[in-house]
Amino acid sequence: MTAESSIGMQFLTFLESVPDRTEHIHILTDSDADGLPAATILLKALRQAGYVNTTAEVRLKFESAWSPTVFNRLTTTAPDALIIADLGSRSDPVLLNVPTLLLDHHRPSGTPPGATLITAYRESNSEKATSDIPTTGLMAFKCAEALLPLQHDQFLWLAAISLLSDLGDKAPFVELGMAKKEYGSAALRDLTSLLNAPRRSARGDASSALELLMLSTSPKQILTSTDSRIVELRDQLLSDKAEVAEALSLARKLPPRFSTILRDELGANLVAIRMHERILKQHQQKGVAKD
Ligand SMILES: [Mn+2]
Repeated sequence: MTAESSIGMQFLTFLESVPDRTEHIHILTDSDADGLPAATILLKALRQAGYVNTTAEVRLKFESAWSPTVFNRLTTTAPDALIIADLGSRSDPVLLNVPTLLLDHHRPSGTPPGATLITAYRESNSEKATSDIPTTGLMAFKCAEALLPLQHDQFLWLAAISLLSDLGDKAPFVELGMAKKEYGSAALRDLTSLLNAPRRSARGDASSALELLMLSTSPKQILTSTDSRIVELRDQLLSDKAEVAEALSLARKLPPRFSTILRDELGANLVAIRMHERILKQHQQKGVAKD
């Protein structure tokens, strides 16, 4: 059995802890263009497989799966089972006595008590080998394939976005080439950059990106649809993208600050660039940021 087909097998084994398909499965995912498609694939696949009460949420800025704010929300949501995607793995509990699956590709630092960890991570000593580790979106695609063997092709574009986002255009997975052929490289690339905008904005809430993915069946639909809800969500992401671009363009004009305080620890001088938008605007007004 290959490592990637075993991802699907492990996922089906976890679902045995949810014997009644009307139970509430809740997905918590990362806010980037790997976590967002991963949650979309899982949510769509589980609902199509009959797990009708499946829901999802995106972590907010500065949150991890172990943050008190996340714990409070999850306690209120009170799901029967929990899936945590692309948010790492630690030995601390998330929700005790709730069947929990962690789906992830980062180096694990433990597994919460009673939880299942499906990890694609493997140790390697070369950078090239690290780029061979599947993304969480690709792992979710393997889970969907195990759950819906004849219907998982509909999720290919979502897996491809996760590959572009985490591993770039040269990611060594056949799914990326197949998706480019079917959906177009430019549309996949444009959508990936749009999906990564909300988490970088001051608002930092990528819920609109998740909803947009849930409503859509292809990248082109998201980029060109005239459906009023899709237009509204797309505009939200475009304005996040413009906000981030503006903040970056201000930051680029600032001279870096050099610090020697951490030289011994880092083995090099530390270079800091201030990125806080309000501070950047003050600098700009004072003329400090002039070219
Ligand atoms: Mn990831």
